[in-house]
Amino acid sequence: MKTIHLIGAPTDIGASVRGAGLGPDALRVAGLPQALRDRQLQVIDSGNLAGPPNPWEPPRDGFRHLPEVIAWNRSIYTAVHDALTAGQLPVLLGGDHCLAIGSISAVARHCKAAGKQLRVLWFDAHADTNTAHITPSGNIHGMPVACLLGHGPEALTHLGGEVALQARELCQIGVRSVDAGERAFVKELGFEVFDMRYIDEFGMRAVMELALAGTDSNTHLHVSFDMDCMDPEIAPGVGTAVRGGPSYRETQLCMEMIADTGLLGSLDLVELNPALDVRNQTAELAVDLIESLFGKSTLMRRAPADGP
Ligand code: HAR
Ligand code: MN
Ligand code: MN
Ligand code: MN
Repeated sequence: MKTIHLIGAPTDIGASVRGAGLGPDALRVAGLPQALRDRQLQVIDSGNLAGPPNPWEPPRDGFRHLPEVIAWNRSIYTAVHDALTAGQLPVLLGGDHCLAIGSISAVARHCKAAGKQLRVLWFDAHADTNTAHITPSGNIHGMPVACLLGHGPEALTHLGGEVALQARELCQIGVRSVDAGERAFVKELGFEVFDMRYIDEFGMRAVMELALAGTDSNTHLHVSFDMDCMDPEIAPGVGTAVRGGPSYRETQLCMEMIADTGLLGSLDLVELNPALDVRNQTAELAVDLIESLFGKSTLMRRAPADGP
């Protein structure tokens, strides 16, 4: 297993409420580095990146805090790309979800150079596919998917010199809150979305089998995990909670099925908001999930592929 490199990005620069900037340290307080070391994994925690403070200004031309979002994403791009170049597995500790623009741009660049196929699994209650023209808020944490697919300001769509993703490389899981204009744009872009209705009807196992279909030993899996993906009854420490999300076990199953592939190459853990949490339970939940993602399992045996 590769060395895991924890990269903290303590900012809520793209969010609608303050507090996600406390996320990296809440994850450390919940024991993330030690939990991974207890699994015999090598862990480097290089601490937190620095960046501009949150000026808490209204949107300008459809964006809130665009210069600051660009600055944060540039330093994340560099840190994540350096980790990948060093053969490490970068884990971005957010911070709000706008930071995935920097991390996934770095991952995409790295995969192109290495001739690897990229698959991004985006766990979220939201589609995060707004643009300046259709956003109801101007908050850039609602825009990273659009930027990664080439729709946004050049400074965010070309962090790695070219557009980061093709629609076929991206798949969303858990979506249940999409704005009106955003809905039409998601359809137009054409990436795969397993929304809550789909999960309700077909079950999480079927969803994950489809989400992982077509991957092989040359695939780099990137997981971009927004903590608001989960049901807020178990994950209250998020800024934009939406009821009706996956349960604890459904989410654990996702992590376990990803771990079984052995293809995980990088991770974002974002939108944890300790200022809204209850006794750090959402951070502790995140640590639980990350342990599973790195191979911890409750199973006494692997279930047969065709059922019991
Ligand atoms: N769609 C809404 C907007 O653009 C809310 C987006 C909230 N996004 C996140 N990340 N919390 O998924 O403002
Ligand atoms: Mn998100
Ligand atoms: Mn590289
Ligand atoms: Mn979200």
